[in-house]
Amino acid sequence: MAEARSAEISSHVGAGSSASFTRQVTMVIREFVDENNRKALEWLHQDYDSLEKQLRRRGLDIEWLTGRAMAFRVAVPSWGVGTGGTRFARFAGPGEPRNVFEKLDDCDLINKMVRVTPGISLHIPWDEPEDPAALKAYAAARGLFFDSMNSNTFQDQPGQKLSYKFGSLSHTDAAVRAQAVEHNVHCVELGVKLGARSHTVWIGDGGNFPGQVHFRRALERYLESLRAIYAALPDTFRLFIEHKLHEPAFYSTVLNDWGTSYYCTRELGAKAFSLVDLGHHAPNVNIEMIVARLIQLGKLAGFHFNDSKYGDDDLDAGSIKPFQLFLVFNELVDAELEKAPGFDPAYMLDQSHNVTDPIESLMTSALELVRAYVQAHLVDRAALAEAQERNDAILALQKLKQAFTADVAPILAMARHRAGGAIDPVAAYRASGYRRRKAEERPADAQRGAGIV
Ligand code: LRH
Ligand code: MN
Repeated sequence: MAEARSAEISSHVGAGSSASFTRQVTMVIREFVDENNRKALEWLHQDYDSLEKQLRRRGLDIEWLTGRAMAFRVAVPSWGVGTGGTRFARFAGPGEPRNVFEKLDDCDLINKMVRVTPGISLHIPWDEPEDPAALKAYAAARGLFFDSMNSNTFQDQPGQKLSYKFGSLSHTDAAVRAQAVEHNVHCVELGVKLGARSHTVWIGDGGNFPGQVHFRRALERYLESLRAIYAALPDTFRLFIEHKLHEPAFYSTVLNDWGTSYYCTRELGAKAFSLVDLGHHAPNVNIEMIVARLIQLGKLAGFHFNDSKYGDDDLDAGSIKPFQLFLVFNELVDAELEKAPGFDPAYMLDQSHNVTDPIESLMTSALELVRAYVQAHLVDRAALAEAQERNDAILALQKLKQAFTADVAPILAMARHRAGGAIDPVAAYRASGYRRRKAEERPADAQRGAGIV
């Protein structure tokens, strides 16, 4: 039935995003989700009921946990719905979004399946809209809103006066710094028009060789530029600065670690916070401890969630180190339940999908975050605190492992189902033929990539 409807819809392709066209697509997606859910509902209720009994034995209320899963929110990166690549190659996928509106269509589909991703993080100028009001309306019509803005002074744009080859906000040339500050102020102003509430600044500034950059003077120049951006922030806007160990600079990076980031946010003021991209640390760094530090210092902006084995691989969240992801959420939920002062982190995904369908990767990554978030609510925090007081390392670790090894899949699926989403998003998405239809609608444009690179 849904198949026929989707075929009938395809024949209307090109009708652009007219409201009626959007409604039709939404209905077809709805039918695929309902069809998919009908088959799965019976086992879901069985699994949910047996998990309910298990958790009740541990004094846990499954309905409260399902409520936490439904309340979780993570923003999707607009640059994540296109195929990503590396410096070696990018292998474009079928039906790549060709503009910000088509990126929003894909984000809309993702949110209709998983129901935790209504926020979209834009990257400027990749997503520079001709008409911000029209873009805002387009998103709102789909129940979407704009999360943190992202500036880009790590690439030179066509027609740009001064190059960022040797840096941007920390460049030795004041004119280059001024150009970079102006771009960031433009992103903030655009963000205000789009209803965003924060702006994220990541710069690639640094050196490839010893002696190339004066470490102390470069940081001073960076901070001076940030002060100019900070001064342009509306009262309600927050500024997120994102540290990174290396790449594109391969010897020194101006904003290389959380300590330097914290120093800068403290120097700037109450509206500045440190954003943690999980891939921006040396292998084996204890990221959950950095998270605890920034929470304690009241300067945790939030996250760019992804996973990595070696460098800033931007792989799918929870795909390589799921226990680390759980330990990060253990710190976040601990602070959330304690109502830690100033704790209001923004959760975002930041990934590069080089070999998977970006929509499938973003849906499954969002689910992995909800899984870690719900598992962190299973931790018996009173028993853990007691074990910590008594230096009972084994019992303390057991309390965390007990939560991490719990299969909360029925809670996650029930939360999606109750929110109108798909019990099995990837299965419903594949059954919908959405990618095949987009491949017909969006002729491949090898030149333009919607992802990173
Ligand atoms: C830098 C980064 C940053 C984005 C870019 C797309 O590695 O994580 O957050 O601007 O990726
Ligand atoms: Mn990032």
